[in-house]
Amino acid sequence: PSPSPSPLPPPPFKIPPIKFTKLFINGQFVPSLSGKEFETVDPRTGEVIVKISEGRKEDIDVAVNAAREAFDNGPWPRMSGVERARIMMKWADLIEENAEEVAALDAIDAGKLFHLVKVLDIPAVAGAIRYYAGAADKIHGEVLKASREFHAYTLMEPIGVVGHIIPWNFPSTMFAAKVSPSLAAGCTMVLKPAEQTPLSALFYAHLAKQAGIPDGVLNVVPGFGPTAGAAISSHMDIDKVSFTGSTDVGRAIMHAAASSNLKPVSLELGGKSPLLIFDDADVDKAADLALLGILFNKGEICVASSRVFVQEGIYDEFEKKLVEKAKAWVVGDPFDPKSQQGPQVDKNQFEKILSYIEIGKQEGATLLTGGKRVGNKGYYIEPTIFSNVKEDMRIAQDEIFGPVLALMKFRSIEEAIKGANNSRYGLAAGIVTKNIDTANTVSRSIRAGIVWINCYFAFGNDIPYGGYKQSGFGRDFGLEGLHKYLQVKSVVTPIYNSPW
Ligand code: TXE
Repeated sequence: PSPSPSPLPPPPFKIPPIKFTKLFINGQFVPSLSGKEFETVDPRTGEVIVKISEGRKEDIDVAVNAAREAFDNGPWPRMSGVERARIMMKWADLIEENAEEVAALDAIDAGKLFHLVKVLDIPAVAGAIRYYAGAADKIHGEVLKASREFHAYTLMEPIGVVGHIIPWNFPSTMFAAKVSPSLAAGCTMVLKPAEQTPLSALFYAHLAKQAGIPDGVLNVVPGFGPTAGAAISSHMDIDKVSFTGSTDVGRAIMHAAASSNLKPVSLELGGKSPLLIFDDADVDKAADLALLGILFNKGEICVASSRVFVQEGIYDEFEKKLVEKAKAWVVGDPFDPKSQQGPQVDKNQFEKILSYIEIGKQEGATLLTGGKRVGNKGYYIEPTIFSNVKEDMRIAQDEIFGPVLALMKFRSIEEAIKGANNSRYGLAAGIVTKNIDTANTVSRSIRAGIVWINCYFAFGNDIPYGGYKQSGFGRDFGLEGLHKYLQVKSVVTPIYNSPW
């Protein structure tokens, strides 16, 4: 099979009209104060989908005021966990009922595969909301001691007004990962979706209102990073910022937080995740896993297995199979159920990936397959595999965030571990082996926030997820993902000899 010569034509799916294009502040859709708008673009064609109100600093201020009022005086932080959970469960039901429409929004805005978003991302959104709703009435501190002097206990209080800044690669999942635990904690919030993908977040906000989430609790302000995003990270009245995006912007957010009100931040940043395949692996299955690891969501996923290390005994066979499979991979319109890979999110990302492919060639890596755009319209790129990659090459060190895989060979387990850890990032890693000792040794030796053994992309609402090293800190999902929106207050009472 040869690579698809051009993207498949779109099937007769009717994309629903876009209903929400304004800022969602204090329970209302409102235009931006400046009246400015920006265009959101369909990566299948490069054409404008619709104009969106552009939030800036002054709009963030209004949204923060609404969130502050809702936190200081509104019902959400004061209602019982059971009641918050009831409303959140209703929201999750409404999201599921609208799965097709919201999946279409992510497909058209981000170039994501419609059929996968419908069965993976949207159910995951509802699942995350339900998971954290289930925790909302189980948030409690502990009794510390009953000594002669003191009785003491802790309260777990919501951290306050949260600013969420999210990226474009998983507009729905990222929205849920941030919003659902902070809602369960009793926080109020302002969320800025990525400028490339504002559509689904506005739709979720509309459904949140229908479900009964009180006005001011969840505000969604689309806009750009240096204006709206920076206004969030430097805001004096935001109590915490939760961010997913590039390492450089993560650094800027930490600076802004430090030089404003010292708000705590959590950062989920870039990655260059290794997948280690040992000689005893089933070569065919391992090649499938490696391919999925780099091509899922067109490589626009922070845990992509962009560095694949294969042991020498199976290397040649593995390489042959991997290339065959990559050539058979179907790149095409995200609304076509036969497509396995849609377009990259935008022109910037498309050009960044193509430029890294040139860098790889110049660095002396061998281009085994791919390397070019697909078709002449939209932002489609061929699955691309480089071999003879050296660990210090830029294509082995930098996050490309596209369908570009760097293949490397290793001899011993020690060499594999050293190679895997030779990265400034530490988000995820994968191991393929039948040997439990190898799996245990490697999983404990790799500095990464999640290690997948004989699987990849195994996510769960109860599985914490986040980075070591320059991949950031703080965890999304699991109870860790809830605790970062809570703070501990100790309450102490004297028992004997009270001075009062
Ligand atoms: O990310 P940005 P970009 C990586 C990936 C990608 C690269 C660039 O390698 O190729 O980053 O993507 C907001 N203050 N990841 O430029 O800029 C921005 O508006 C506050 C990995 O799109 O980090 C958006 O909402 N906010 C990543 C969000 O940050 C700012 C996912 C992410 O955009 C800001 C995305 C500022 N000064 C990209 N500047 C992952 N970890 O999954 C921008 N933003």
